[in-house]
Amino acid sequence: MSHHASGPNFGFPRDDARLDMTDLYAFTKPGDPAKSIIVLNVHPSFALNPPGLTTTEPFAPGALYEVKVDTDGDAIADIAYSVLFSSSGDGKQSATMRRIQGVRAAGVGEEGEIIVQQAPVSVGQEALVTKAGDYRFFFGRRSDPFFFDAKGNFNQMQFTGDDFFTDKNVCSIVIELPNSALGSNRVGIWARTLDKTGEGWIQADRGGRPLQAVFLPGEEREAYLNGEPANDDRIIGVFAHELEHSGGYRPEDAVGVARKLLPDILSYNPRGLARFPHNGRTLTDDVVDVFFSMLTNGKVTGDKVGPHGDLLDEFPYLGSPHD
Ligand SMILES: [Ca+2]
Ligand SMILES: [Ca+2]
Ligand SMILES: [Ca+2]
Repeated sequence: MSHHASGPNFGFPRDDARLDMTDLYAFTKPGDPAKSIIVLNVHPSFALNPPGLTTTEPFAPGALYEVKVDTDGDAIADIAYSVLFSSSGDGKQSATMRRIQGVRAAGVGEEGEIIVQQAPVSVGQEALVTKAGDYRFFFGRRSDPFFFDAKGNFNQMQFTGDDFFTDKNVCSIVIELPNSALGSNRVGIWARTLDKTGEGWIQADRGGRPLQAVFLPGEEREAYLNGEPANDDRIIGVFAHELEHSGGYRPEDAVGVARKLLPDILSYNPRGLARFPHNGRTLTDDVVDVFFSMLTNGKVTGDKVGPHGDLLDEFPYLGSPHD
């Protein structure tokens, strides 16, 4: 899985599919290089353990869904976009997004400038898009753009080109924003979900680059999901160890590769051509092929699956949800 089902035993973080972050994308807006598109996908429509459909409610009311932006390379957020979903009596949801800048961006985004309020959450074929100032937003269910022969992965990387995600949905937070809102340099982006509990906020899931959770068995995964990119140095050894096994890397080379993957942040320069792994991630970048080539040190170069054909040419770019 990419970052789908990143909880214990291929379950969901905090046992809640709505809090499972699956993928993060950042790319230049097609046709308007002065703007960027950030996509945070959460809530896979399908559970693996036990197999079955997940809840129809798109987002967890009262939880926070955050995109963090580091503008100065220290792996600590300087800008944050934080979304809170409310639920009305008839099951319809709405979204309020805050933008937090400065020292507080690294914390929980409960306070900050509200940039959109009570935006509708979309569940049908038609994408409900909300415009506010220089921003445009989408919240709701879409076709999952992630593509991967997941079965082949569970069958010892014997890939047959069977795309598990071809008929799956996710719930998306899509932001169109002026590049200037991200500062003037290359930035680092990651996302996280936070659950409100009796003991306060608990980080349920987080990630920047795709597929990183593959490296993390058991307790390591828990510590990682709860952690901050600024502390990711401590898991370089775990990643390196796995790379020695999976790719036959020599120990010193494995550490070098692990250092490229951590901290778990997606590097993005809005003023260049977006393409994973060097600059952001578009909806069609074959991150699985990049990942397995690296994981196996070139022994497996792809899963024989390519991008989906249902992407849109215009905002929110992700295809209509499958029934
Ligand atoms: Ca996840
Ligand atoms: Ca920073
Ligand atoms: Ca592929």
